[in-house]
Amino acid sequence: MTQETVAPASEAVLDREETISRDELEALQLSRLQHTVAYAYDRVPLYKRKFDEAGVHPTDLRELSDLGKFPFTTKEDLRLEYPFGMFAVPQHEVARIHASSGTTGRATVVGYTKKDLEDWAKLVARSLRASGVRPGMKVHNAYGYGLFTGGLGAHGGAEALGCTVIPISGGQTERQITLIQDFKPDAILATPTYLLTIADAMMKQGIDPASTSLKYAVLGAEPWTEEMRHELETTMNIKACDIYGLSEVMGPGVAGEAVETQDGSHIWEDHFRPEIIDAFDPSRVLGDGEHGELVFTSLTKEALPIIRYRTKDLTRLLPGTARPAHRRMGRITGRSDDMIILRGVNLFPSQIEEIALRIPELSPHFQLELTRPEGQRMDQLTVRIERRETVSVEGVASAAKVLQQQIKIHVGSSCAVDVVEPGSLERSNGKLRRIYDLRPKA
Ligand code: DLL
Repeated sequence: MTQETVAPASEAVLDREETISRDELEALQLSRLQHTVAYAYDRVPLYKRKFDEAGVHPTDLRELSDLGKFPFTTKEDLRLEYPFGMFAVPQHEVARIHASSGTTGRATVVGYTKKDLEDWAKLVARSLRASGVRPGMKVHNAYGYGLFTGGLGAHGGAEALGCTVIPISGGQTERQITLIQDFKPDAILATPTYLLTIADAMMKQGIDPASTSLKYAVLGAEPWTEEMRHELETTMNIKACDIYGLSEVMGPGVAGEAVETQDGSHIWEDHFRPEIIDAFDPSRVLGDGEHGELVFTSLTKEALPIIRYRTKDLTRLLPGTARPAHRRMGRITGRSDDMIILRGVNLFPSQIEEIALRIPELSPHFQLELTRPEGQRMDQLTVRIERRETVSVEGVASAAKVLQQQIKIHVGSSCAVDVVEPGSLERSNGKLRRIYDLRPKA
């Protein structure tokens, strides 16, 4: 195979919808939204029932703000309609099915028509291109393949962009490293914590992670921080951008980040209408810039139109930059159902990541353990974190103290810090579990 050069990041050819004005985009949103609510009402019994109960009809949607009159859809709705009750097309028109891993309760099942798969691939391609990936590049896809939406979703987009895709999936880290060295990919697609696992395993093998052919990483499927971006970019000598999405709304590629600004993912608003609501008082739709729960309505989906889906992801909407008409989302601080309430204080793992990574002696490998010690009524949080390989055991005592103090100052809760040996905590293969809640169930 001859080596050809690929276009530099500045020479990307954008989709027309990426460059249209906000006015034009909103006009497109309104017509697509009117179509979608009528389509969902006519074809999905759950929507008909919910709209009727709420006393709204698709014809009530005259302007974009009317969307607020329509009822929300939740994960619970999808579970109750398991497996195919939410589908708006007959089964023979469903080209693919994905499902959430379903750690609690029933899995949620989603479907795609052929056109949905094409739209999805187009939006992942758009996201990858925004993040620096170009046609002709070799892309190492380490998102898990299977029912999880990450692997096949990213795969379809990389192929649609015109890349050479290496469908490695998650896990078998030693093998991943061999293939990165032999195939020399330009870009890697993975969860941030799995990329960290790969970098870590390279160092163990005496390979400098900064010396590989990789130049770009497109990371998502779990919350990550600016501190983690810095960690990965410096250890691997890459540009790392965010990609966001969720199965119920489409999969990866609902939003993607531009490499030239690295200031949060642009939501592809020609296909999804976002809203931010007050998570505790959902009837309150919040303004741009205000923090709350992200809600999505699909504008073009055929197999599974989704109306006002409550993601439980906490963030805010910001004005577009690299793609001015499309609003950005701030970093996801966490999911409302991942929030730890410790003695009345709300806490997310990403806050601990942010603080810990500013302390040079501590590594990004940590877990949060919640316990209620015998005979006590107070919950206890223990941050278990690995020291960096380069620091001595003696050097970490003060780092542990600093971490404890910083958590107290910035989060407001007291905790215990247990600095452990490098390599002793479980590594990620995909979405990493950070919280171990060992408190007795009420
Ligand atoms: O994780 C879709 C995806 C795959 C996105 C690969 C990006 C890359 P689900 O398994 O349905 O879908 O999980 C969706 O993951 O509601 C968020 O809580 C979280 N999530 C996804 N992307 C990000 C991100 C995929 N960039 C859930 N930052 C979402 C923070 C993210 N959290």
